[in-house]
Parts: sequence; C-alpha cells; structure tokens
Amino acid sequence: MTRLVAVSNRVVRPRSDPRSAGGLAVGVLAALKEYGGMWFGWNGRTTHGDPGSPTLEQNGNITYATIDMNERAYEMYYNGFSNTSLWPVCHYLLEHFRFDRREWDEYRRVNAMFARKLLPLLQPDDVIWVHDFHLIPLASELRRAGITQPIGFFLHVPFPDIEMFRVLPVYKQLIRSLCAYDVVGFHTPSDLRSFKEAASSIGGIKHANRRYSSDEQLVHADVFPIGIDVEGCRSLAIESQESEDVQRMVEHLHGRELLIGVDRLDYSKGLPERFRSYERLMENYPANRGQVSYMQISPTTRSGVRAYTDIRNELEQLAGRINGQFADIDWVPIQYLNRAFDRATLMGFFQNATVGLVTPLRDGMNLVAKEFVAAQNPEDPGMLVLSELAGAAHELTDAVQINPYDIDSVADAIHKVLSMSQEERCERHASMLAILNHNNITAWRTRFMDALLAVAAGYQAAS
Ligand code: GDG
Repeated sequence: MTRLVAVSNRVVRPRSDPRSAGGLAVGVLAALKEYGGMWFGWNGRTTHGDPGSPTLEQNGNITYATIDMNERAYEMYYNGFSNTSLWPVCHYLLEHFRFDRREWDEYRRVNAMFARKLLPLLQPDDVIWVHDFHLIPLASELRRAGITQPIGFFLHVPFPDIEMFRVLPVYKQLIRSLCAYDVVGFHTPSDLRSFKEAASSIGGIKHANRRYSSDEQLVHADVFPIGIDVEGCRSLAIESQESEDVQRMVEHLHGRELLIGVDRLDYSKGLPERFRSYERLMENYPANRGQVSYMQISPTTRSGVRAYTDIRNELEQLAGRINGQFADIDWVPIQYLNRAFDRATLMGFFQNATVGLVTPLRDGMNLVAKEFVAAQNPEDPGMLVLSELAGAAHELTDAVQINPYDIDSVADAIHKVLSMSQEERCERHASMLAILNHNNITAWRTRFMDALLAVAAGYQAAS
C-alpha cells in the first residue's frame, strides 16, 4: 500500500507545544492526518556530534521520525543559507540578504545527511513529499542514493522573479535541483511563471507545457494553492467563545472595535509598516481614537538570526511611541503580545474582530488571512485588509486589498472597513468563503498527491 512520507526541515512532534506557530507545520500535519504515513525531519534539538539515528514515535496513523542537528550545521544551514540567503531573496527583501559559500556547502551537506538518515526508513511503495526551501537538493541526494520512488516538492514561500533569483550565486544549482523532483508545486500562478522563466533561462532544461526536463528526468510543475480546514476553524471559533482568554479579551475591549494581526515575528510580515499605518489612522481619522483597539500577536521565531531580534526591538519601540502619544486613562491603542496562543483562542479572537490586518511585504500564501475569514460569523463578519503582495490575494479578491508600503492608503482602507455596511461585509465574506471551501486543505493535498501518484502509476506502467 502506498504510504505518504512527508519531509520538512522541522517536525512538530505530537507532544510538543501545540501553540507552535508556522504555516508549513499546519499544512503538513493536516495532509498527513488523512493519509497517515511518516513525517521526517529535525526535532528542534542541536548536538555537538553526529545527529545519530532517527527517533521513531507513533501517534495515531502518523510515525514521527526525527533527528537532532549538529550545532554548526544548524548555524550555517538553517540560520545561514536558508534564513539569511534564500528567505530574503524569495521575499524580495535584499536588505536582509547575505551569501557565504561555506553556508551553501553546509546546506548541501545537511541535505545529503537528511537523505542518508531517511534512506533506511523508506519502503518500496512510498511516495515522498518534500516541503520548502530548506530541502531543495534533497531529491538529487535521494536519487544519488538509488531511490526510485516518486518525489514531490512544495515551495511554501514565493518563487521570485528570475532577476531577483539571480542575486543568489548558486541559483542555477537550485533550479537544477528542483528539476530532480517529479512534481514541483507552487502557491500561485505567478510563482509558477517565475519558475518557468528561471528554468528556461539557465539552458539545458527543456520544457513542454508544464513538464520540464533536465537531462534524464521530467518534472511536472503546477499551482497548488494551500488551503485550510475551513469548518475546523469555524468550529474552534464558536467553541472558544466561552473560554477564559476570549472572554477576558472581549471584556477588556469595553465595546470598542477590535483590529487584529497574528503573524510570526518576521520582517517579511510588514509589521513596522502596519504599526505606522495604525498610527496614521489615529492622525488622519481622529474620531477613531478611543473607539478601536489593535491587538498584535507575534510569537518569536528564528531567534538565532540578527534581523529577527532587530525587528522585535523596532516593534517594541514603535508600540511604545504610539501608545505614548495616543493612550488615554482608559484606553491603550496597541496591545502588542510577543507570545503564542493556542489555536482555538486565536480563532475565538478572530471572530470578535472587526478588522483582520494581514499586510505582509511578501508572502507565499498567508494562512492567517484564510483563517480570519473562516472564523467569522457569516451574518455579521469582520473584514480582511489584505496585502496584494501575499499569495492569498490571488484568491481573496474580495478582501480590501492594499499595498503595505503605502502607509496612508492602509490607514484609509482600515477606516473604510470600520465604516463598511453590514450588507457589503456579508457579500464580500460569502464570496471569499466560497473560494476557501473550494481550495480547502483537502483539495490541496488531494491535488498534489494525485499529481504525484500519476507519476507513480507511470513508473509502474513502465516497469
Ligand atoms: C509559510 C509561508 C504560507 C501564528 N501565530 C500563532 C499561530 N500561528 C499560526 C497561524 C497560521 C500559521 O501559524 C502561520 O502561517 P502563515 O501562512 O501565515 O505564515 P508562515 O508561518 O510564514 O508560513 C506562508 C505557509 O507557509 C503555508 O504554505 O502560507 O506564506 O511563509 O496557521 O494561525 N498558531 C498558534 N499560536 C500562535 O500564536 N497556535
């Protein structure tokens, strides 16, 4: 029987903190729950020596196979090449970009190590689904080791335009590595277009329709927009209304309109720009002072990278400045919470919000945008203010879309939502909900798995 083997840099194990934030983990776990199978990757612990053999842990129909990572490898492969070279390039944020050839070498070494540790765990009928930019060379390494099972890859971040990608001195190697997969998936048509352009620009790769060929391998590249468990979000939102955290939050509002943002603390999420837009709302539309409260939830991630400590300091300063300028005896304009909440509480908060602020400078998809819409009461929904530079903007065209760099127009958009009629909010919400239901989490994994299984069937027919 076919077994799904998902591979990602980090595995969120069953007994780890359920509040761990991260879109990839949310998507992979949901995909695995239906099919069952194995989830292979790093357990989040570093060691000074060799990572040793994987630890296996069974939970329901999922086997969690996890490994430690060498401290130096973590520093160079994860903090270094993955988060300081690839991540900024994929998000068009070159001010955070740095390249160090030793980090690139370590990136390849860690991918080879992943392949070595995974190899003994694989069975002949497995289908392997690799996730995200940390593991682009994994298929080449597995193929080198003699693996013939179908291998798919999904990129959770944007695939940048070729002129941006060329900034990476190793961009050609990365494109060739992508062509070692059988199926390569992206969130949006523009990511696919950029990949196609990149693949045709480097030569030696032929393509016909959506199939690309490096020397010996054909890769099927396509768009598979990630979705969410729409019903699940809505049920959590309803159930959690009785919870202590949600009730305390509502009490604290004193009837004011809630603006909410939930983002990992990451410079790509456009948080300083969002804080400034809120400040501009207070300046340009003073009638909102004392009438709205903005709650920003941002759990810390990637604390080993300098840019991530910088952003934390910047936000604390900005929140302090805005609160200092506008706060009153009984009103604090921004509540900035640098911590995680459990998923049900988040959905409960969303349901009480009038405005959902999702304003990244660039984002592969952005699941928070979708979760916010799903958590609303369809009869009196809050409205999403959404960056047109997020992948989700391709689907959620009825959100109020903005350019996050344009502080004034974001302030205008928030004001517009605050005064939007219930009828308009309901109409926009219904149209977005229909799209969420069409492209839900089941559709995502089914479409991707179907593409990969079609490749597997092709193998069987050929053998
Ligand atoms: C990457 C891509 C793409 C956040 N804070 C808490 C919490 N979260 C959850 C959210 C959401 C997830 O984490 C974040 O997902 P996003 O999609 O918004 O962003 P990334 O983590 O950057 O994800 C992104 C995604 O992969 C999937 O392909 O959409 O573009 O960058 O589910 O709800 N969860 C809990 N507590 C928190 O405090 N429990």
